[in-house]
Amino acid sequence: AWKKFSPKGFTTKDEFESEAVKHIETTLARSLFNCDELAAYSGTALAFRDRLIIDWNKTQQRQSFADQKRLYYLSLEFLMGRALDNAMLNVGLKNVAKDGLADLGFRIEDIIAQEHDAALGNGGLGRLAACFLDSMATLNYAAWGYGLRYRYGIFKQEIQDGYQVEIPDYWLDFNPWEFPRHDVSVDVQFYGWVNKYTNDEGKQIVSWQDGEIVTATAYDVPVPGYGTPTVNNLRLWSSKASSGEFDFAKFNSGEYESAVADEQRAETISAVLYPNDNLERGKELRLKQQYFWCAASLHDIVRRFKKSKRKWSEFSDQVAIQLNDTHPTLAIVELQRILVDMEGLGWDEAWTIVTSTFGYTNHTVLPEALEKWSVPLIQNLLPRHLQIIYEINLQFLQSVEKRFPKDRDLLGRVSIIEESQPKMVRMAYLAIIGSHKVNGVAELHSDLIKTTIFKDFVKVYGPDKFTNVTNGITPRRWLHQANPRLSELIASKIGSYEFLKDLTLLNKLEPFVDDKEFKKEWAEIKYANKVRLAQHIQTTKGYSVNPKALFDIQVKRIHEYKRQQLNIFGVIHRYMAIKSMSPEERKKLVPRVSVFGGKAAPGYWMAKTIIHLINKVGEVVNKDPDVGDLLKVVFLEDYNVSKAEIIVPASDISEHISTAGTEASGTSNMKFVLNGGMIIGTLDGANIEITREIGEQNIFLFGNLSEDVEDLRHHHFYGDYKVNPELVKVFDCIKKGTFGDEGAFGALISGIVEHGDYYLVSDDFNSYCQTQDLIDEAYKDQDAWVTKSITSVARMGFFTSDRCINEYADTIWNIEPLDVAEEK
Ligand code: 26V
Repeated sequence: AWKKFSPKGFTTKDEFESEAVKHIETTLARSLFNCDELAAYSGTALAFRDRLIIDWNKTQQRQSFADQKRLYYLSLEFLMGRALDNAMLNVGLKNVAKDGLADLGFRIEDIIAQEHDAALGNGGLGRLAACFLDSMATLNYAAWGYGLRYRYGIFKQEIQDGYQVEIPDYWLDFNPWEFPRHDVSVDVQFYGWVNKYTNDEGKQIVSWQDGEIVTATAYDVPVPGYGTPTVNNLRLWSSKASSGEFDFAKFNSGEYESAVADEQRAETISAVLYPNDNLERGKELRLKQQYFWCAASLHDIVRRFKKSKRKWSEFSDQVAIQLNDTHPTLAIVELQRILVDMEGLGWDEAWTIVTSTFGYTNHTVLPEALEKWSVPLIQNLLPRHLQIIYEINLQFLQSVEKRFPKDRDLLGRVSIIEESQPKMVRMAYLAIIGSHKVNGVAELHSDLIKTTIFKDFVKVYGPDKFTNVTNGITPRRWLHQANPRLSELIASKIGSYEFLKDLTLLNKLEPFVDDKEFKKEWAEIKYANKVRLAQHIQTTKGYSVNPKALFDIQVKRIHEYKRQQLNIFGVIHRYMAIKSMSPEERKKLVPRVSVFGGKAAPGYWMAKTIIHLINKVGEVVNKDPDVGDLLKVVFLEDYNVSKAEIIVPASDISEHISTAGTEASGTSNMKFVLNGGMIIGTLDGANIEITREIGEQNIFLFGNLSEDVEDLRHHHFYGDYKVNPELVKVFDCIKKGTFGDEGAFGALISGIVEHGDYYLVSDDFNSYCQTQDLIDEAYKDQDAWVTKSITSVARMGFFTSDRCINEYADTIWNIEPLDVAEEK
């Protein structure tokens, strides 16, 4: 009987229009006569949302019924960006919506642009999680994401007088993509104390008592796969004071304010995304966020498992949990606590289950990013968890001692507890010990963690516990959605859009590298994308850039290790060279637009100084009549996912120039090449594998190698170290006040001249500038350039996140896709 009523969803333009209009008039209670673009967006989003819900419900039923092993991806960040365009493309109805919206008097691009980015992440790590969700749904894996529903995402960036200013990102005013599940909640405890006693039956009971309770409420976000009925779930937790906790006594006795203050304290937990990336600061609220989210997720997962009535020993046959960095490491401790304290399993039995359930992905080797929490802090906030951590450590150290009885130092080196003042819990060590696999995110990075930060654990566990899964990106968003014309051209050449599901099919493009007409269209599309970016620059910055110039782009979080300073010093070097040239010499130059974008962590002063310098250089260079179109310097404000979709397809060259050995992988490098741009880069992160795939002749590599970094740093302090003379000229130019207030940039210069140049800017400066010159030469031969571009794209198949997810599924999670054949 239910079947008769179950909804089907629109498929035609007229059906879409009637659905959208119905939502505008009823759900939104708006009259069509004053329907603006925002209302049209809302109606369209709600119409597509209805379609997704149908498949979403079916997917959840199918997954429950199939009763297979599931994967849970725990990430504090999901940098999803906009959902509508993606939903339209994934269900294959974008053209229907486009025509329908045109009937109603709207351009689909304007409607799509109404949507607020879901910006629940900082950068690479959060965007990777979003690409993974897309691939897991597209490949029909039963996989859920678990995260936090921040009220404020990553701040919005404005530039005022050349300085970064942070604006809060309140994004939940109207969010059609989330569904509150008020019936799905978990009470999470903090503080309190641990009571151990023996009960009447002589059993040891451990109870964690008298804590403060905060309630986690689930908000679900549908994650549609491309060209499949699978719609997976992203579950985000929101914090509220538990109804049991709200102090009615206080309230009734007139202490309204204090009762409300308690309520607000609880809501603070999920209020804001921490805007640091790669810097750990040990704030209690951050630890509260981590535990709140781990506890809610784990209880949800365990509750689902218990419905199956299976034995506990089957837990890891049903459940795999992946830890996105160490942020969810407490999940390991929480599962052990659930099994031992609440379900009454023995310690060893529980620990076997725990370690076969978890996998841990490391995303950085930077020491300042490795999480450590002070023992007193954990003791106070999570007293029972601290005991469990000590027990885990004790058992681990005993096993190490047995195997390496003569190596006393080893015990201290691998101990979860760092014997400092105060003592610290090393979260990465706990994550390694509590997982069955540990992976890095690109080959070099995975090798580095084995030989540096986790070396001792390779000795303890052997090398097989450590593995590599090179990152990937979803070609749906980063090719098809961001660059529809290129996607269409590729499809027309290779016969279908199948490459969006099997990216290795791009290799069918290679036979066309000499096809004149094809190359012309290829170049035209790049040009059109540059025009689109030039328009964006015009509307946001108020000046024009020449789309015929070489577009050189570096967009990513601002960080000393990513070396935006190397780029801007190179720009100044170029500026000085132009100034010293005769008009004849200038005529031979390739005009360039240097585009920068990215946010600095609000407390990261040096990164903010770099932003300031870029903006000041822009102010001077862009209005210098000697320079004209030969050089423009643009800082694009508020770089985010939706802006990346405009920026990435528009590059001729993009910069991935981190000090070798510091960038774990990078993923925008993959996005730029997939869109036909060239790369200037160091031998770092995934640049190395990109080079291997596309060929050395198709990438501009420079700089010192990772294996030489340590010696170079040593030499800076103890050798006869001299700063590169060309770079000294750049510094002199800055110090003269060419770009205003020279004092403002002193620290940037002295970091290199006086404080050891930790990121090897000076060592790599020559080779960087020379490589930029090679790029100018290469760009002059447009035909050869386009050949490189096409060849590179044809060889990018490896970098799809589909390949990456299949590797995780086969080698870490041991899960299989669900059969959806009869649903299609
Ligand atoms: C670390 C921390 C430290 C504590 C404060 C908050 C916070 C937030 C994020 C992080 C993560 C830093 C690690 C990270 O983002 N790694 C990036 O991961 C990308 C995906 O694997 C990779 O492509 C980038 O190279 C890597 O920098």
